[in-house]
Amino acid sequence: FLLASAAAAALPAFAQSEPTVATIALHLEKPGAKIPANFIGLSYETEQLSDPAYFAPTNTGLIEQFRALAPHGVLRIGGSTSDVAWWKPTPSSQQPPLPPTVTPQPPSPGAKPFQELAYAVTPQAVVNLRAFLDATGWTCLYGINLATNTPTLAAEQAAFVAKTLGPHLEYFQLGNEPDGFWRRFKVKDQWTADAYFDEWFAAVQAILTRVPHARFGLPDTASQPEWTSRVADRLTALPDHSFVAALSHHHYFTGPPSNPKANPHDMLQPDPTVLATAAVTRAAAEKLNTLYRMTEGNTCYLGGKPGLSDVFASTLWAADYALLLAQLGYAGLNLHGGSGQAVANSLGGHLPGELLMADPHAPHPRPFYTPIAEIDGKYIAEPVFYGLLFAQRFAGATMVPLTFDPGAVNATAYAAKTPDGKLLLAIINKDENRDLRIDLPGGAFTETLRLTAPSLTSNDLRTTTANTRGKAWTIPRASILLLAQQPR
Ligand code: BDP
Repeated sequence: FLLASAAAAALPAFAQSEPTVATIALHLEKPGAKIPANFIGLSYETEQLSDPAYFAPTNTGLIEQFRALAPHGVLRIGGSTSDVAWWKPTPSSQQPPLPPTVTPQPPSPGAKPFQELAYAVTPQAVVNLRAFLDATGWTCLYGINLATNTPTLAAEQAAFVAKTLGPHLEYFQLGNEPDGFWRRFKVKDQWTADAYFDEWFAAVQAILTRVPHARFGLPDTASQPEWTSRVADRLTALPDHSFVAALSHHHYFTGPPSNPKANPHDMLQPDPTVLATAAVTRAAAEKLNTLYRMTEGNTCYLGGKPGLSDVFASTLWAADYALLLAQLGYAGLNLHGGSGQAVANSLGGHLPGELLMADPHAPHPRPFYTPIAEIDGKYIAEPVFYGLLFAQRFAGATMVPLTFDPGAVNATAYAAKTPDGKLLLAIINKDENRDLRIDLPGGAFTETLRLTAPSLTSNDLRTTTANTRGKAWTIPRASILLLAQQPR
């Protein structure tokens, strides 16, 4: 008895109570943002290209996963390794010397000097990438070194990449997280958004002379999305900025893994950073009349964290984050992963909040956050993959604004209308303890997809497609539901 009552006392009061009833109202009269067909994307390190057999037509396991995720997704190639890559057009080409624009900074404790991390990208890797894109139906955002490159060399690579990728090339990105270049490549006080823009524009001009139709996404910032504002001012001052395809930034919920915030509970709370970043980015994009995309992100930087980045909480996070970006008018998102980056933990010694310079020569344990993991030669869909897969159901649809009140339950909801008139309703119950009930008196919906797991920290993900029709639904704690209603 004593034991039983102790157990009962340990249970939160609401654990045995009825589900909380949520209220929802769809505002069908005022359509929201249109979600592009290529909304969903993945991001990989440029260093992944140092193995030309990776993005290759022969890597069928990986192709299968890409196709399973989205018929027309976007593969972004970049990451911190993009700024130490050098283009090796012929087998006898030598690594170029560091350009005078670089002022090497002392590496952060435990990190390697970036000069030791340089690696080559060859034409073969780009040719194989083209065939990989053909096989997947995906397009590419191709990252070119800005930090340790010259405009002439950038243009030489761009010319080959544009010719080879053809219609699969969406646009180039020059430089990864330039707002952090002062950590390795630049004198801090001199490295401003304007200094960046000048270097970026010099490379753009060189590329445009070789590839007149080239387009570019920028500035791909890590933590200063407000750079987009200065970038937009500089671009609008030019006679023509039609070469700009998108504004971009990155987003990791938190990091490094030792940050106390790096826990499932905190990760699933509403995140004001997302809204603030969206507001500043959208304002800049409106000035340029261009798109905006979140080109690299995930749960926790420095490779993610076990028990956070590789469990069901990350599925919920990814689905919720993707659909929130859709609602905020983003053109898409690319969640980062692969095996081409060193995980911080394997290098160690970084200051909290410091960016990792991946070591392409180190053995790469897979990052905990990767959407697709390579395990024993097989490609396995990981928790964030399923979150993206869920959000992919919204690609091509138009968001429907809604008012949603889940009471005390930590839940979100998103609605959209597909081009053929189907109404989609996603309900994400991120709560650890409370089940949610929703009554939809407006008409019957069909349950089309449900993702659930025994707990937020479980990796025992269950996917069901029940196809049941009804007007009232229970969305248990730690689960996502997708309902659909045929046009009436
Ligand atoms: C980002 C870098 C990327 C890293 C990632 C991480 O752009 O290359 O792999 O952090 O630390 O800032 O996991």
